[in-house]
Amino acid sequence: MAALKIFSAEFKASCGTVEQFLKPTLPEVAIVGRSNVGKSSTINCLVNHKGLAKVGKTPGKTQTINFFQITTSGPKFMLVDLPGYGFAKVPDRVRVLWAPLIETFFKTRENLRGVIMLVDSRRVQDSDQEMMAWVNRLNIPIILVATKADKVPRGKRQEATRQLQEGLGVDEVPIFLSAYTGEGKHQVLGQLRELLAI
Ligand SMILES: Nc1nc2c(ncn2[C@@H]2O[C@H](COP(=O)(O)OP(=O)(O)O)[C@@H](O)[C@H]2O)c(=O)[nH]1
Ligand SMILES: [Mg+2]
Repeated sequence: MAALKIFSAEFKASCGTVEQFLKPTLPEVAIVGRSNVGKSSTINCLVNHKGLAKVGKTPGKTQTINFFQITTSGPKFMLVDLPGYGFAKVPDRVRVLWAPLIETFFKTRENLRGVIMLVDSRRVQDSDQEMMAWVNRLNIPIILVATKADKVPRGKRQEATRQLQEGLGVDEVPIFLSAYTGEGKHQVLGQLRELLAI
């Protein structure tokens, strides 16, 4: 299937509590990943909008769920940026709020079509595996993306794939994506189109 063409992306809301979640009106696709995995860069790359998500911002006092409305050659949808995990420097009082916020999100969004899960192409960590297991348990379709692909030469991709699959405990073949070079972007947009067509 051809890739989805993204026409525009518009920030809609930033929610720190469940009560603030937007009413589900459009199909939704969430994007998750460890802090610093390149999530903001990937969002900006996918939607052709350099400043939409803030790159390199360390998670601080609050963790929020950000809703972006995306207009495409296909259906409109909501891209939902979930707060990053596995960041040691986040204070405990913030960390304890993370799981219930995400859990409520996954369990209550009736329009959720799938999750774009980001892992660093070079290494999987425990928090990635936990997230993967969690999303799989809830039976949410996943687009698996290996970020910072420009750091892994082509000759090492097969081995990197094997390590990612082993680390995550899955058979899915990750899409290697680089927000710097744009590699993999079309493949992700192709899978997105399939998710939204369901
Ligand atoms: N080499 C490389 N670095 C990247 C890429 N994407 C993001 N980064 C860098 O990784 C760091 C974290 O990026 P960011 O998008 O803020 O990650 P987030 O914390 O997951 O939102 C920044 O220093 C980025 O410049 C990529 O595709 N390739
Ligand atoms: Mg970010």
